[in-house]
Amino acid sequence: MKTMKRFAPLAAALLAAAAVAASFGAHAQEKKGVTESELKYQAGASPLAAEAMYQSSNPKAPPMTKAEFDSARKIYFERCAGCHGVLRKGATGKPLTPDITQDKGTEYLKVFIAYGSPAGMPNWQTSGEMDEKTVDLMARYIQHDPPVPPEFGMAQIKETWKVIIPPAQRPTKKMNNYNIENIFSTTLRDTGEVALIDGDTKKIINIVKTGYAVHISRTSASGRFLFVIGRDGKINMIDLWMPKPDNVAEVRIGLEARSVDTSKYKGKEGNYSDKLVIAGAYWPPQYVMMKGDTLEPLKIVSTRGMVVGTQEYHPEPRVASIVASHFKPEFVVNVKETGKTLMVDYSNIDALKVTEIGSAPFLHDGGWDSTKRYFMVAANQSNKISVIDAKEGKLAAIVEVGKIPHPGRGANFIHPKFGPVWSTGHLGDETISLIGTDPVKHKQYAFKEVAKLKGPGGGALFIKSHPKSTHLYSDTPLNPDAKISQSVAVYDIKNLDKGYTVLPIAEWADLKDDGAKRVVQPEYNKAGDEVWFAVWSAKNKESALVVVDDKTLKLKAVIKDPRLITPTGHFNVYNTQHDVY
Ligand code: DHE
Repeated sequence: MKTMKRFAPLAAALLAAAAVAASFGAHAQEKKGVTESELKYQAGASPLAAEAMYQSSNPKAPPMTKAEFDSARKIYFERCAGCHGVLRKGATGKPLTPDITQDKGTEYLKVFIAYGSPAGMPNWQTSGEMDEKTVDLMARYIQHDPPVPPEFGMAQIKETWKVIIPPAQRPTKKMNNYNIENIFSTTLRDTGEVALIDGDTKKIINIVKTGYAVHISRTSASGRFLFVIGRDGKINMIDLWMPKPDNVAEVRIGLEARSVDTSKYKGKEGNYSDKLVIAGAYWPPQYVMMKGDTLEPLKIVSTRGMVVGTQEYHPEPRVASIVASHFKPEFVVNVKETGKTLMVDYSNIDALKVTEIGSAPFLHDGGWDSTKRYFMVAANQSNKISVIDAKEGKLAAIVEVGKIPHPGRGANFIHPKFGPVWSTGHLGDETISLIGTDPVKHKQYAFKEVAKLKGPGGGALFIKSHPKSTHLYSDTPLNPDAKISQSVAVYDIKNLDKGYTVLPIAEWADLKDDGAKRVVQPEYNKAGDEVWFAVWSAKNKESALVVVDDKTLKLKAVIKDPRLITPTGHFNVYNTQHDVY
């Protein structure tokens, strides 16, 4: 301490910060090199910031008034919960429970929050995001017991359930002239809406109000209904047969959520097409099954439980991606922190049968192989892809890939040498991993990483191809270099050794503002001859959609409209309905 006083205050603070980072131990080591891309991605605001919670206190922690506690809690859920978890048990970030934080003490914690760490903690004060007072507030707050957000059971869900147009009053046939299979549902993230866009004319059909910070859209098995989920757990059901497609039902299945899908099985065990909807929540950690025509909530199942491997209890294992099996009346539910894939048999939800398949923690996004038998799911912080065999209901393989795989739903294509492959890009490095998926004719390559393509840089989120295309597209919206985040890489599948071609998508959009213009999520039209991209800027800046001709790789159209605010994902009805990617 005496030696430290001789240093200039900044140096002292930096030294202390390093000591704090080191004192968090092995966890800090593991997380060394967390990329800027990953931080941008994880550190989104949680809708739990707006929830009322009791002030929890700990007698050994520095005192806080109720007002201070409430303000710190709000900041925690807006800035910190995405990485450290709702209950501060740790996720991408370190655990911040009082047993750990009180040992460090307020002064240590203040330095850590102010200056960040090489392990990936942002420098909240020196970056200007927080002032000294706020840093002090947060340092005291995290020494108290974490406040627990409320549960959201059947009574609360039912209170939010609304049938806007009952099934009997809906059209009995398609009442519009749209080619509904080629409609795109585009997420307008910050306005809590989706834009339904006619893929043939590129005109906006309707802007539909949905939940807060909308996340994804999925199509029902019949292709008639769209389901949209917001981060606030609100699902909107849109009927595409209406003269002007719009909401027909809505419900909230939790306080925070990301995933939704509908039953797709049709076979000897019954026809479940459009019968059920499922959605997964981050908080409370649970999934909810609903009636497919009205969203009436039927069954809630908690995912709290033991982590695969360590078999330690986890109080908030979030529900990540969900898909509907084509082989059995089952939903494939991926639970993030416990690393378990649940095969939920929905044929009798009163006597629910769940097959639990453990693979690796941090299951996130994923998609089917081309036969739709194998679900390829990224265990992102584990740098692995787990392969789930939906026919046999078992783990087929765990494949080591690059740093933080992020496939979206991934991309399937036929490789000249390895046969059918599924591919993923990475948030944490510049590679694209190709995994063989044909255990019959290409057994030696099946469920192995058979090749790594080099891309322009890390920060990749989505990759896409189409059975009718000879191209593979990979975006990099979270790369810190604007040149890379504003363009997309395209590979010629027949000539992968040639490397990639760069398409300057944001430049083609020719936007009037100097926004972030991140190019996000390639998505094909139904015919597989056009690829759509969002050019995503902040809500007060102009954004656009750019359509590329897949054959020539030339610009085909730019869709601009003042209502296209913060477009991110977009989902073609036919491709989403049939899991074409
Ligand atoms: Fe997503 C899919 C969670 C940030 C755009 N995102 C998913 C899925 C999950 C998830 C679990 C899989 C759903 C499924 O298939 O059922 N996303 C999360 C987060 O927890 C995270 C990291 C932080 C957060 O606060 O939400 C996050 N996601 C983002 C973004 O910042 C993106 C780029 C822009 C946005 O809209 O917020 C984004 N996520 C998407 C998109 C998909 C997605 C477009 C669907 C991909 C697909 O092809 O299906």
